[in-house]
Amino acid sequence: MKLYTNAASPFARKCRIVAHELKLPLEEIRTLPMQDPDFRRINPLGKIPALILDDGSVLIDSPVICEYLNDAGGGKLFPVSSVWKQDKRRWKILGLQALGDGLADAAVAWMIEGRQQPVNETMRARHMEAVTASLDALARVKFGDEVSIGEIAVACALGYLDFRMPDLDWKSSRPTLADWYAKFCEYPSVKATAPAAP
Ligand SMILES: N[C@@H](CCC(=O)N[C@@H](CS)C(=O)NCC(=O)O)C(=O)O
Repeated sequence: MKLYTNAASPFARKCRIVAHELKLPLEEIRTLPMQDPDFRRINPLGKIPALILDDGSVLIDSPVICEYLNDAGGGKLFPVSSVWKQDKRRWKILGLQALGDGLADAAVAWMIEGRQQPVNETMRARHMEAVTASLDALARVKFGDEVSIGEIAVACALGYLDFRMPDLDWKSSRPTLADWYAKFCEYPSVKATAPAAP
């Protein structure tokens, strides 16, 4: 399997962490989607991550790719749903993934808007509002020692904030979230995928 990725993307990082956790071999192809017009032949949306399966088919969108990797690796990072067996944490886990991904979306949009000429300050402020409100919502979540796609998505979003918004002091007013995140960062899969310049 080949993953189109880059070292800064919080969404690609989710897939890299899942593959690492499940010891799935993944060939990484680094790309800058905004500067690579050919990439649209892989993902018409022009976004990373995109996963090429061994039969040549393509999966896009990190929740889909992560769930595929979880199935391929026999993992337990996604909640089970079947007629016989319901995982009661299902909505909490999927909801956390949505909030983590949404936080990363807002942070990416804030950063990209900051590179425009001229900057649309109204839009940028709106993205920042989504960032701070999502952080406040996450600060109200009770995190334990669980590792699911929910916690992975949240950690990737927080890692992206630290990487791209180093001046945003989100930790001092949210110490419980910050403590949980610091512990989560100790997992080898999280350490091995720390964001870097793409
Ligand atoms: N919902 C998508 C979001 C992916 C995404 O926004 N990727 C960014 C990089 S972090 C991207 O490729 N942006 C390029 C573009 O929007 O043209 C996912 O979860 O995979």
